Amino acid sequence: MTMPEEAEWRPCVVIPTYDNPMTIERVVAGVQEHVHDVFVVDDAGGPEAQAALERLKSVAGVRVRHRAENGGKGAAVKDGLHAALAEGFTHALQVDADGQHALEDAPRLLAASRARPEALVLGRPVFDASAPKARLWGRKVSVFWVWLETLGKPGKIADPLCGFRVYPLEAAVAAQARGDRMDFDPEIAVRMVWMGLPVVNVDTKVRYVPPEEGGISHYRAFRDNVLVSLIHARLTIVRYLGLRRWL
Ligand SMILES: Nc1nc2c(ncn2[C@@H]2O[C@H](COP(=O)(O)OP(=O)(O)OP(=O)(O)O)[C@@H](O)[C@H]2O)c(=O)[nH]1
Ligand SMILES: [Mg+2]
Repeated sequence: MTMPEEAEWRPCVVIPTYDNPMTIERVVAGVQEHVHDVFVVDDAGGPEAQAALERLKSVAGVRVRHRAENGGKGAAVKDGLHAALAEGFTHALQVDADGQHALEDAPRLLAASRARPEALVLGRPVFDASAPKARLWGRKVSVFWVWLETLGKPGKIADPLCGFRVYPLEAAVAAQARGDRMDFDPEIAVRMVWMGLPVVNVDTKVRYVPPEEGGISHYRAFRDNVLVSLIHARLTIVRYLGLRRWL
């Protein structure tokens, strides 16, 4: 008797990077312990970053894509998701390049995705004392808005900003998130919940890497907070006033 074929689940990794020369190679090596195929999307980083990316080009399983101009985290992730789908992958583990995420948790996120391939799997950050207070507050505000935007939907987003998640690729591309910068992470999660996708939240430790170890944040407090506020305004209006066509 032939067994029914397991639904196809072919994961890869998508890493957006903008000037992470001291951490990008470590992050790639860390994820490759769990998944062979990696798409690194360079968001027009400077010369030091380019040297690290050149070295990565000779690593088996790694594709390095260069964007002609800096477009933001969201633009870089979307580029990677499209490329991964075009190569026939079904899921993408997205991880940031700044070394903040506990890569040893990748198997738990991947196992959650494999068990429920239709779900969006989100890291729920567990912070230690290294996390800046202002960022923790901004996060709480975002969590509140996302709760309001997805009220009544079955998918529950525990944290809309974490850069460690697994996307089912077809649905992620179909979600058509417009945000190109830090507004992208909450937007795509909310849009996927609106599409009816279930969400699996997986706890994972996040550490703010000190600068001497190459930790770098490009999060620009003013610009990115304004962008995140605008995306929440837009998503709330779409949800409650149904003005989808204009937003
Ligand atoms: N900020 C920023 N990040 C980008 C850009 N393009 C790609 N990225 C990558 O997106 C990921 C997240 O960027 P971070 O600056 O760490 O943003 P964050 O994790 O929300 O902010 P922190 O909590 O302060 O680390 C990193 O891998 C960046 O290299 C860009 O234009 N700006
Ligand atoms: Mg970061």
